[in-house]
Amino acid sequence: MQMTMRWYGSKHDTVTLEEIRQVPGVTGVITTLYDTKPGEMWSRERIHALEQEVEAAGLSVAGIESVNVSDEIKYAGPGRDILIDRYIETLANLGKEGIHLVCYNFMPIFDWTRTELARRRKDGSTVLAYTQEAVDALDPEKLFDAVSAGSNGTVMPGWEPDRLAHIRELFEAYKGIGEEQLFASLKYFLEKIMPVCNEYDIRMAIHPDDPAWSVFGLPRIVTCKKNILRIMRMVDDPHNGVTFCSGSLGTDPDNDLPDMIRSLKGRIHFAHVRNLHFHSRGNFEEAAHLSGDGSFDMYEIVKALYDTGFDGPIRPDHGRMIWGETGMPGYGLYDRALGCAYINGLWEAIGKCETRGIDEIPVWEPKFSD
Ligand SMILES: [Mn+2]
Repeated sequence: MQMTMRWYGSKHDTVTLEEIRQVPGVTGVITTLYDTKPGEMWSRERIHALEQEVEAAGLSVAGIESVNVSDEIKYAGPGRDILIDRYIETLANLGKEGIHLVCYNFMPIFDWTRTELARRRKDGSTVLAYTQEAVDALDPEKLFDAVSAGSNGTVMPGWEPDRLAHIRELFEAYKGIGEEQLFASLKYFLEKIMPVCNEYDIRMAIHPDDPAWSVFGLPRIVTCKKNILRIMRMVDDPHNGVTFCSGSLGTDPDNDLPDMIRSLKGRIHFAHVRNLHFHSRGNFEEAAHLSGDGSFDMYEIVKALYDTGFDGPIRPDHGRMIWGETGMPGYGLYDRALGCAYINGLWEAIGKCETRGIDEIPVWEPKFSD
């Protein structure tokens, strides 16, 4: 695996490349052209300039998160072919510049959804949190306002104002679109882009839906083992792969995360590793990466990645805000750096245990507590 951190670019991120370079074991960043809109073609010049900036700091661009997919491709609108052609051109330009990993998601309208951006935990840190009751009581337009107001002046990924300015029209466009249509749209998209992915060896890594169930009556399909295996089989090309995000798939306690990793062997191209602390089903907050701070057994998650020969980029995911840091919720430096150190420690220990012949496969049991 290659240890990485997400970086939004010097104009948008509160964390610098120089700081990231000092996190032990981190050799690359996962980045994006944050000011591009879905449907906009990325030029080789801009991709090249981004790479040069990253490389000047002693790091590599390990992959792109994300090249966003336009809603019109998802709801199969009349303009989808033009948008897919532009997406293909962007992929070709990335390939020509030596970038071979692209993370994307297929969630209608909204990206990841949380109902609180700064819930205070017992240790004084603040974290992103989710309660189903709060979502059920919300008008989606108000949720957007709340996210905008609580993001410390930064723009939250997936919640870009331009994209969400026309929420009502978007909801209208998705009327009558159910899960089967969304599967069909994804298949159509993947079949169109696979030739360019093969030509330039670009591994597409679909990010799971977060939370892993339908919100606001919109369909969601990247939610469970059955659906993800269906997506892998319906376009059975190794370039059609997955971003394994423990924090997203783990929102549903029925998802056995180590088992999912094992069944997706060879198709996980990118890993997001983080922990959640559950109070009950549909009611959770993000936690430190450490197993003991949340509900997941992080050793088992990392071990499943190790055992299946995972060799792509891995990154810590949303961190807590600690030590007085301010910035984009979930994307401060300090707690994500602790996450890197912890995952690196697990990886080293698992590797050493393996060479010494220590092995056991226990049972997946997420913990619920107050
Ligand atoms: Mn993720």
